[in-house]
Amino acid sequence: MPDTPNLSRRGWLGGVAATAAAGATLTSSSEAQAFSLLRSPEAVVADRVVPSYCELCFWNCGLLAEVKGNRILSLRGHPDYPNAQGRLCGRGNAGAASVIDRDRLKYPMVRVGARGEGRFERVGWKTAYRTIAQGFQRIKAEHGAQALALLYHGRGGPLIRRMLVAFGSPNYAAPSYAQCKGSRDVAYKLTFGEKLTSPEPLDLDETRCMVLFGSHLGENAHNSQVQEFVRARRRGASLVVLDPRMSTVASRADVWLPVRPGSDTAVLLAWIHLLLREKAWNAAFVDKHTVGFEKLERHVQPFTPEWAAAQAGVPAADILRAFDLMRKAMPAVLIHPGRHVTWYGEPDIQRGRAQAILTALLGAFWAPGGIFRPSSPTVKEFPGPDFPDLPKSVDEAAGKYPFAPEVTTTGIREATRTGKPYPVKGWFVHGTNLIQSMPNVGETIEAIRNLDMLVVCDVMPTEIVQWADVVLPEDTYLERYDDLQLGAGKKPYIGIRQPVVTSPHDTRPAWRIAKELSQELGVGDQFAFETFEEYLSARLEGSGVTLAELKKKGVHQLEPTQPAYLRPDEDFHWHTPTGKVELFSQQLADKGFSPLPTHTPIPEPPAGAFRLLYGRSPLHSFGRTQNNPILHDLDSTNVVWMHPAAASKLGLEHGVSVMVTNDKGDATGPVSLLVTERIAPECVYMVHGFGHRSKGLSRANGQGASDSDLVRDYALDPIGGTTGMRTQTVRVRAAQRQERR
Ligand SMILES: Nc1nc2c(c(=O)[nH]1)N[C@H]1C(S)=C(S)[C@@H](COP(=O)(O)OP(=O)(O)OC[C@H]3O[C@@H](n4cnc5c(=O)[nH]c(N)nc54)[C@H](O)[C@@H]3O)O[C@H]1N2
Ligand SMILES: Nc1nc2c(c(=O)[nH]1)N[C@H]1C(S)=C(S)[C@@H](COP(=O)(O)OP(=O)(O)OC[C@H]3O[C@@H](n4cnc5c(=O)[nH]c(N)nc54)[C@H](O)[C@@H]3O)O[C@H]1N2
Ligand code: SF4
Ligand SMILES: [Mo]
Repeated sequence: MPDTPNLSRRGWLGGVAATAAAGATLTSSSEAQAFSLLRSPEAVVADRVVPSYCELCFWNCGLLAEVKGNRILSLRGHPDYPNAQGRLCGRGNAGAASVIDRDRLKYPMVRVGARGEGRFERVGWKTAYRTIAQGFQRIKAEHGAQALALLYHGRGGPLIRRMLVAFGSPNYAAPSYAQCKGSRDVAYKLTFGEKLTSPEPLDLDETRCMVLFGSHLGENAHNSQVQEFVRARRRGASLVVLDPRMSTVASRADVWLPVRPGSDTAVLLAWIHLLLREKAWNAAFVDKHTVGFEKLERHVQPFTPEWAAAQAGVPAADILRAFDLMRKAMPAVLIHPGRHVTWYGEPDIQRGRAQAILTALLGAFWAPGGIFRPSSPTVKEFPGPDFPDLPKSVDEAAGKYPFAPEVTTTGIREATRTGKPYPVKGWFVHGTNLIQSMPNVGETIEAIRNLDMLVVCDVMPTEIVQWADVVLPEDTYLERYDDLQLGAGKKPYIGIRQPVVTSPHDTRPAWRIAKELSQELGVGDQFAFETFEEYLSARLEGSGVTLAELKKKGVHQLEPTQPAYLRPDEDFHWHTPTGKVELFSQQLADKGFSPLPTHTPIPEPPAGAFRLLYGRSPLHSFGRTQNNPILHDLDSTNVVWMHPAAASKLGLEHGVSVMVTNDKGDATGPVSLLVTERIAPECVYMVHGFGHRSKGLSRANGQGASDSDLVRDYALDPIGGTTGMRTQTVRVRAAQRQERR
């Protein structure tokens, strides 16, 4: 026992009871035995504290691991990391359980059964590499290197990308663009000449009013963003939330606008209309930095609050109340740009443009309390030979998506399915479960069936792994080095991921896989280092910190490279064709798209059907944490939200077991029905990431419902190639006896 002189007997007993209760649930799974350390009679004292950073989501919070031998006793937030501020979220705290998950991938495997059957046999790393290299060389010889593609998400991906680019492939894509924040990237780049960084440069420390479109902070648990948001509220910043569902954050708002799905742009246009009608815009910013003001002024004339109220199904008075809050706080208003913004296709760009334009009119871009100007650290690239000249990517060759800054996952899938604009025959998938993260699983499977080779590098036997020809098991993030974290923000920083413990299995880190496989592919000179320490040291040269120091401290703060705010007299050449902030976008007009934001109403669901909405649980990341022993214990399933009026029409009661179906014959469930007035009657809602079908996930398999199984209809945005996924409507019925678990 640590020395606790002030602990009363009663308090101490309470503590014992709580620990025992926690122990009782934990022992329900065998790995949780590892945590019996918590209850062991002898004192357990860490023999070292190792700094690193989290990978359970892409906020990548800095952490401190307390370790004894090869066991992690606890993970806590690193005090000096801006993205952690001394804390981890619930998922980050539970990260150590991913090391001891009995289901994790333990050795390389090759497929023995039919594709998708999930039958494999164990092989050594050499055999796995040879099999991949032979397959990839054959594809390159028959179809050219562009027939290979990388689909990735996570820290190890860029090293695999280096390998494939050196091999000659231009096709690499992440769902974090086309299925996540792509339309925001495009909209802000079109308007301000640059996309927003991640973490988003939100000036929550200075803001006086926050406006959220969907962004369900608190459920969406990006650590420091939530902490800063809470502090902003405590300081008295006002809060406006648009969401057809009373999310946790909506329930705390000064004004909650339960807008009809997809009608946010109407409200944004009304706010722009009001700002111009009342001559309240920030003239200093608008005059000095923008083009197209007069055209915008004419364009928004019809968009009165009354018009928007009718479009969005909310009272005009509430639109006005929210506007007053913004006006009072100007220019310290934070129009949250959103993150998961791929909802309805092209209308998402229009919404993003309207958010960007409102920000500009408020004078809240690169201004205190709005969006600040982040500084990014620069470090050296690890030297290597020049890359070959690359052929056109699938999207470029197809002449698609004029404003997409990246190749799209959907473009690669389309080429693989159809052979157009050219065939894609080999995929390397690293850290992304395409079966859950891409809309229309049928198209994904059709594409996979057309492949000559699918390599999956993962840590867990998730759904995509079941389709692999070769499975490469990666060390978990607590067992490996990865590339440096180059944190952008007011105070840029360099962070390190390093092994906290060693893997008990025959797993390897991505850097080693990239290096060793590159040798087999004949491009090994891209990775001319023996150890990853050598690689990291070379990158850190001249950065002001050595590898030894960084390994000890975990993070190195740098001075900002530019002021966080635009000076009032600053002349800035924006990186747009006109050198100005483009309220009117000639670029869009030239390609035949609307140069000013427009609102397109989303059709009502057919009678008896609902619009499918989805979001996050604070205790899970996408589909990657449901099998984590601790998080599974805490939050093992999702539920389906439905309004009482809709439920009573269907004769469904709160708590009954239901199936959710679409018009293509897909069904997911059984899952419990949550009957609540917190959701609009025309919608149902579920947390994404549940309803796993992989038998390899012994805890998560079959728990809850999967939105991914239902989203067949998606809307492809022709401007940036992102996929709107809230276009799907669904039906809900009672689960039949044989469907229940
Ligand atoms: N705990 C946790 N946190 C996460 C993640 C995670 O997996 N787990 N993932 C991270 C990632 S990568 C992302 S992209 C973000 C995603 O999180 P967000 O960017 O916040 O995602 P949204 O889709 O904007 O938010 C979902 C909310 O939008 C509401 N909504 C649905 N339709 C509409 C509409 O038409 N208008 C409006 N105004 N609202 C609507 C839903 O009711 C729901 O409350 O979360 C990040 N944070
Ligand atoms: N229907 C629907 N689709 C969505 C969303 C949604 O809400 N609903 N959200 C969208 C958004 S915002 C995003 S950002 C994307 C997220 O898309 P993904 O990043 O594909 O999300 P996950 O489903 O978590 O898949 C992660 C995969 O990586 C594996 N993995 C985890 N850690 C590691 C590691 O350290 N190394 C390796 N090699 N693998 C690892 C996991 O086991 C899992 O197989 O999905 C998008 N797609
Ligand atoms: S927000 Fe949570 S899960 Fe994401 S990186 Fe930070 S601690 Fe990990
Ligand atoms: Mo995302």
